Amino acid sequence: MNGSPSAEPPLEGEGLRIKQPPKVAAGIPAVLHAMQHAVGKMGPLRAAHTLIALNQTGGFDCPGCAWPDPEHRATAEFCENGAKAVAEEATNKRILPEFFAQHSLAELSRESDHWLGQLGRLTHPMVLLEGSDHYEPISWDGAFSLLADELNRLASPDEAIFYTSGRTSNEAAFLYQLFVRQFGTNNLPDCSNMCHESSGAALGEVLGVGKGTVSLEDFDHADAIFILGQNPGTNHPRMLSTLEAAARRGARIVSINPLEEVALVRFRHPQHPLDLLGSGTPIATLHLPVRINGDVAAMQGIMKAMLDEEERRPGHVFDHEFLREHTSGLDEFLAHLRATSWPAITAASGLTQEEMERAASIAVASRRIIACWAMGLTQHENAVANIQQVTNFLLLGGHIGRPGAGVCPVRGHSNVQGDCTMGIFEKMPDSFLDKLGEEFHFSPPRQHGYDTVNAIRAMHEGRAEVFLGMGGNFLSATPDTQYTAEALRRCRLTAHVSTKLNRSHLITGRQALILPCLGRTEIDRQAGGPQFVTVEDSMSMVHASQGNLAPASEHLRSECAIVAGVARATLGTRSTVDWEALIAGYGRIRDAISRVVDGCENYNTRLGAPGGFRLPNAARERRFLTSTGKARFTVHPMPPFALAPGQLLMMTIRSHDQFNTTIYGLDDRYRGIHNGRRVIFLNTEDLQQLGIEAGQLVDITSHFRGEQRTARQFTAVPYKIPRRCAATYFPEANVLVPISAVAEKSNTPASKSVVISLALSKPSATA
Ligand SMILES: Nc1nc2c(c(=O)[nH]1)N[C@H]1C(S)=C(S)[C@@H](COP(=O)(O)OP(=O)(O)OC[C@H]3O[C@@H](n4cnc5c(=O)[nH]c(N)nc54)[C@H](O)[C@@H]3O)O[C@H]1N2
Ligand SMILES: Nc1nc2c(c(=O)[nH]1)N[C@H]1C(S)=C(S)[C@@H](COP(=O)(O)OP(=O)(O)OC[C@H]3O[C@@H](n4cnc5c(=O)[nH]c(N)nc54)[C@H](O)[C@@H]3O)O[C@H]1N2
Ligand SMILES: [Mo]
Repeated sequence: MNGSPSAEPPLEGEGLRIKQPPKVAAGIPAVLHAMQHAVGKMGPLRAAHTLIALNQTGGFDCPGCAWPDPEHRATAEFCENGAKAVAEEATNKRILPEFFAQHSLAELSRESDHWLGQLGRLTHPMVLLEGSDHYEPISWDGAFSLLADELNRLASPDEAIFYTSGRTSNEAAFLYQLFVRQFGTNNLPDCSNMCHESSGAALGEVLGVGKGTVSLEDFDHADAIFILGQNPGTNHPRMLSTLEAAARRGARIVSINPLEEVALVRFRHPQHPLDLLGSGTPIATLHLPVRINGDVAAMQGIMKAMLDEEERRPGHVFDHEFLREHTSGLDEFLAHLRATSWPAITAASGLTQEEMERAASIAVASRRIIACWAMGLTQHENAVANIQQVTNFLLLGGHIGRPGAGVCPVRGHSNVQGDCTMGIFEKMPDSFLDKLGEEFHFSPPRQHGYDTVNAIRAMHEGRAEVFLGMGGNFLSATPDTQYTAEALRRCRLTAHVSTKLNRSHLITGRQALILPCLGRTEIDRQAGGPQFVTVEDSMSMVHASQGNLAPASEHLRSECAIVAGVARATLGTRSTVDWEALIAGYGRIRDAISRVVDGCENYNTRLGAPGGFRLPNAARERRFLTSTGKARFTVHPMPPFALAPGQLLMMTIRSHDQFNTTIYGLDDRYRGIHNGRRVIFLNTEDLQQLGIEAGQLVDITSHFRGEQRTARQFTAVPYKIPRRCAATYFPEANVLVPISAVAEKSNTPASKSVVISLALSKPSATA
């Protein structure tokens, strides 16, 4: 087959089945699905051997999400989706060089992402030479010198892009940023630019720390937990054990989400045999079906009702002592609250006044409140405002720096937070760069680098020509698929350090490299013996992770060793770092970390504590390192819900059978979807009004500042979703997300606020 490789996954054939969503999450089906994936991909013995070490002291950290491990670990401290993540990595299948000889890039690109993932682990370094459409084997030294030559040919180090995905360990991340800064640039975009960057930017401004302030133990003491824009049943299933325990002891859980995600309704613990047959534990006491991007308004309504109550019963709602001692901007904020009318609030949120008052009465009755959120808040143009508005809500009652209370941005990738702590950030503060320079005797570049969106633009405009990805799937994870594809194609070289084949290996620069690496489940042996690595979870706990499986291929290298190889080949005698010594025993990397990274002093020693150690967080101690020296109230206008007739607002979300761009299977059983992914969830009345019937195929067109983008053939699925709102899955719908639609301040793609219109697909366009 010829033609150029396709950036988008193929259209789907028939076979999609739509059922009634279940009424309860997890339980026996979760156990069965976990076993099916684990045993199916690894065989029974390997499955048992692997899963027993998952999230255990001395074992490895789950390569799935960043939810922390409890102090008292169950023997099987994993969830269905954790088991899938492990099975995906520890699979028995392999992609050998012969496979690439048999299949051209174009041919592979016409297969689905699910199919690509099923091929198994990458085993050999591979190169795509200029003019060829097949990868062929290359030696590690050959690969390193090709990369080094291309990097050293650049007119400026700023013409190279060094991406990171959040699974990379602290040690590899630290070495990687060290190499990149010695090379001479801060171009270190990472997946968090598309993820919780908005949380970091928002919290940094108002609390002085860009991370969450709660620990797992705080959930044992919370009276209320507000969960906004998050679907933990799929994306953080271990969080449900925590929520279940909280619900059982009477804590009230409020879910604010356009969808009533089933796991937030009822949950059956898959590891409690006695619970498996019951009807499950009710989780959320209250669900507010907010309109997409209606959260600033929803919180405004909740706080307005709290203010009314405070005025009726002064001192019973607000924590005046906290407000006086620790906050700034309160008067202006309250004036704004008073000036906002209920009709404006209900119009912008899509909620009734009564719904918001019920949420307010839960807040008023709670002495300790935690607010959790994920991508439903961070991927909008006004994402930073969303999060600062949630912070306003907590500040009113003094819910920061009190046991059982605080902000909890629930992170995505298992080490995305750690990577940033280690310096994977395009604008690290000077204090970090000073120490890095001191430790390694060089002057790190000071000019800020490109984040993800700016990196895509730079490649598109010819300002960057070499791309190196430390993990991830840059092409499919980023917005505006066709634009990003063009950006990558314009590079001289695109190279990826990866465990599995994905679409980013198929949409390449003029030359390309695949550098296959060890995964977390595998033994990492270096000159100094077997090594462990470290990671930081969503609640700032740092701990060790060590794999126990034989590597998938003898040719694999660890991410640390690959960074050292690239660094030696590129920098040669220019480097002031003894790369060989650092990778011989990772303890030496950690020694350097302890001298460079604030909060990591005595890193190696403190790791010895059971469960690891917690990084300091000033806001948790009510020290607010902000511009006013206090926690700051901020005033945010409510984004209007303004759509032209026939238009809808679409969010791109995850199904139950995927980890970002890795597609484990074709079902989303909690939403009743089986054997297909090209679906669009729509409100029944909107369907009627648009003249579309359930099950019909529609083409989706997105509209942004006069530009249009189209994605073909999605099946219309009637669903319980607010009027004029729609949902599709990422990454199929990324082609619709405009590169210029980004959040203010964080530059995060607004992939949950896509303005669209629908048209019935033409029958001639069938796949
Ligand atoms: N199994 C599995 N686990 C994962 C991942 C995975 O893909 N699979 N991905 C990992 C990563 S990197 C991340 S960042 C996290 C993502 O975890 P989530 O953020 O839970 O993932 P999404 O599917 O993007 O879900 C967003 C939720 O926000 C809601 N939402 C969308 N728009 C709005 C809005 O405007 N307002 C409100 N209030 N809600 C809204 C959606 O209905 C949905 O419930 O999960 C991590 N864990
Ligand atoms: N429209 C839309 N777009 C989104 C989102 C959305 O909600 N909607 N979510 C965004 C979010 S929150 C995120 S975090 C990004 C995710 O963006 P990325 O992190 O770039 O994408 P992943 O799909 O997690 O990357 C998967 C690939 O990582 C590689 N890999 C897996 N394990 C390892 C390992 O141990 N080492 C190495 N070196 N490689 C490994 C495999 O080759 C695999 O194919 O996507 C973003 N994109
Ligand atoms: Mo993420």
